[in-house]
Amino acid sequence: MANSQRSVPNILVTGTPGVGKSTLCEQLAERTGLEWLEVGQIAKDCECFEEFDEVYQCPVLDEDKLIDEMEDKMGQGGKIVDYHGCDFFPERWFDIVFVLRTNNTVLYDRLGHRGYTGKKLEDNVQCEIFQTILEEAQEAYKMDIVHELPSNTPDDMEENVDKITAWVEEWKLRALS
Ligand code: DAT
Repeated sequence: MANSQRSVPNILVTGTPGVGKSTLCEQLAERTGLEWLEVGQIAKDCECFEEFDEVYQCPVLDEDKLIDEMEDKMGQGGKIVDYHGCDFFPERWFDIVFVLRTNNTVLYDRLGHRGYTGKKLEDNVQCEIFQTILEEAQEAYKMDIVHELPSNTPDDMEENVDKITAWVEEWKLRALS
């Protein structure tokens, strides 16, 4: 359950790799003053990887270890977390969840530019087509805190940053009153 007592909210930004999570979070952190916790970086720093998945060519996350590592910071509030998965985080951590969505052809090009090829590229694009992360978020969190946001163009990005910043400001004002 979300903790409505927090004076500054915790935000989760999720979605398929390449939809724009890091780009959005970096800009959001600048605009809102909230602290961006890069899960990928934290996992590397605290050696929260168990093994290497040869099929997907990526390390497998030790989720319990990562959660222990992040717990204290999340308890402080005012954190922005981004990750391409969302159902293993404690539900109580987040006050709002944004799922970024990108059209298949746009995502295909972005991941291609990132150097993804073959199965890794196809599987990630399919993940987006099948709305896998959106459904994961809807199952893991209360429906009314999960919001889908388009992330195809720079205008979408700007609009998303504006909307989320306004939401954070409203939260802070409510917390003061
Ligand atoms: P993620 O963190 O979800 O893996 P990213 O922020 O690294 O994604 O973005 C991947 C690339 O796509 C990067 O070159 C920036 C670009 N991009 C992301 N969102 C975009 C948007 N809404 N409009 C245009 N380009 C975008």
